[in-house]
Amino acid sequence: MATVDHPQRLARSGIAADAASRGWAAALHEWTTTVDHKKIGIMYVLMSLVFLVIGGIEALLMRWQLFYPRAEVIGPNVFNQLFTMHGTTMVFFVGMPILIGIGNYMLPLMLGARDMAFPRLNAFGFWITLFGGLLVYLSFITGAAPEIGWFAYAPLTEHTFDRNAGTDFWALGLLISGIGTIGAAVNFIATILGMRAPGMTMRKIPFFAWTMLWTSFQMLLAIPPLTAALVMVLFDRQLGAHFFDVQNGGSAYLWQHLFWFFGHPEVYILILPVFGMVSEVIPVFSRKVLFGYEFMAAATMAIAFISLGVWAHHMFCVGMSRTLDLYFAAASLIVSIPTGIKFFNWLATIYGGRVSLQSPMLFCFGFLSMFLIGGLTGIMLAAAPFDFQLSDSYFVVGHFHWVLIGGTLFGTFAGIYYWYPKVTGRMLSERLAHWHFWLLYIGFILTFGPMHVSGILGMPRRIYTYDPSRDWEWWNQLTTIGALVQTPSYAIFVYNLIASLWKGKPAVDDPWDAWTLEWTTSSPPPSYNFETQPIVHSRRPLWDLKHPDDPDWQYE
Ligand code: HEM
Ligand SMILES: [Cu+2]
Repeated sequence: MATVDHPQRLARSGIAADAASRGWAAALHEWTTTVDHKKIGIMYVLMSLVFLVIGGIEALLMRWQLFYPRAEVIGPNVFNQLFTMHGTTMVFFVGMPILIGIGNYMLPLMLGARDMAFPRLNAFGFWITLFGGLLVYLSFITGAAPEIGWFAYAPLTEHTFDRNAGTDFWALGLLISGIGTIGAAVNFIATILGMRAPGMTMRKIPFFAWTMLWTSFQMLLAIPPLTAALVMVLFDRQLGAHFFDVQNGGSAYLWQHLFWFFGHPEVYILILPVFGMVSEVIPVFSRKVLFGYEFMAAATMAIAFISLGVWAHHMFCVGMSRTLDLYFAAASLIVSIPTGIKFFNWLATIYGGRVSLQSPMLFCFGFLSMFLIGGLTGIMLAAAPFDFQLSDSYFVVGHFHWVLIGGTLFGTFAGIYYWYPKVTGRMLSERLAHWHFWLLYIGFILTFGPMHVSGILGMPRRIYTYDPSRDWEWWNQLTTIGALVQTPSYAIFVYNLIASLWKGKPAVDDPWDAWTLEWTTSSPPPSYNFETQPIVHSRRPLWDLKHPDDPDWQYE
């Protein structure tokens, strides 16, 4: 190879040297103007972690209030604001952005591409999501955060009942961040369909890419109805329209249909990428290929389609017709078939493998055990007669936290522990990871398990206090203690992320002996990702390189 530097590269390294000497101002400039998918991915994840801490503090305040019956820690209005902001934050500004961030960072690397298909759209998506989040939080400064729940049921959002600006900030913030999410979805689809390395047919893409593809389609279909509904709320509030104003011929059901047509797919937007991440981690830490790749891919597609048609299982209690109840119950139950297929494929991947319990795999086990239980309570709730009894009770709160934290959060942690060495060039501390895992696992069971019981005992959700005569005290206290056990686990996690940047063991390019393309480049990857474009012959290109005597393409 010639040693003469390309003039462009010389110019670039000149700029880099300049940036180093100018210090933080230049670094700030670089990060705020970057269109590099890796930097954008990191910013998405950091933003989510900050919001996770904020949402966590909000949750702790609520649990403090509910520790004793008739407690007076925070009043009813503040309580309403807190559960609204907590739910909104966790769904829109923690769950989605952390998954979009990981997808942003990893997908081009896994596909053997140098960037996302539309780098500028990518940067736009991040900044506008962050702006949306800030807008929702600005409502605190105007005097009152929204008090409407993350689902914002009509007519509570109408001006008649809600005269603070909080709801307007909420609607605008979600509308704006939703535009960013749609941009991200378009970008993922274009990247996965159009930017794969030569030889990587759709049947050979890493499984995480499959799930990101379908999640993106879901975002594309689910977010616009929400956006439309938010515009309608703003019309009602600002321009005197009556879409959801029941007293003037509007319809509260309409809101629920529009919201849940978004809201139900949303829960799959939050879980499909996680299915993808654990499908990357489990094979590597079991030393086996992913069992039933084609079935897994088909199941992902099936889940994406079915989940678009089951939104009204959140509305059994609004009084739909018996026919609709039946349809939505049956359709919801059908989702458990492809989900079950996935579950058994993961088990079959582990079965007979050489399983190593390092932190990424530990969190996968957390994910598997918890997601199973959350799925079962979901099936229970999908049976309409059961839901009639427990809708709007703490049982539902137990169910969805069980899937969202047990499923989404545990799986996301598995992904973060898995890919951290690639992103930073350092290993995370395994000792701290185990502390993180066990405190979270035990605290989580203590927090959300008792919620199912208090729900069955009749405790409604969204109440700020209760009477001692109800006997809910004990279960609420267990829940609050569980939350206190969980809290240090997040602190340990964040500490590990930060401390390991300096003190972590230096990571080699491929610390887990893995098989996908991101592990072929350096840790952290250079700004152009790959020196030469990788060429792919199978689903495990790096295995083929390591085992030229027994490559995968002979079998696929
Ligand atoms: C087998 C799969 C699942 C089924 C059949 C199912 C079923 C249900 C049903 C029927 C409800 C409504 C309860 C009520 O309001 O009375 C519900 C609530 C909920 N589910 Fe699931 N679920 C499943 C999986 C998931 C997953 C994977 C997630 C998220 C990752 C999730 C998140 C939620 C949330 C956030 C709510 C509460 C919404 C609210 O009212 O604020 N579920 N689920
Ligand atoms: Cu649902």
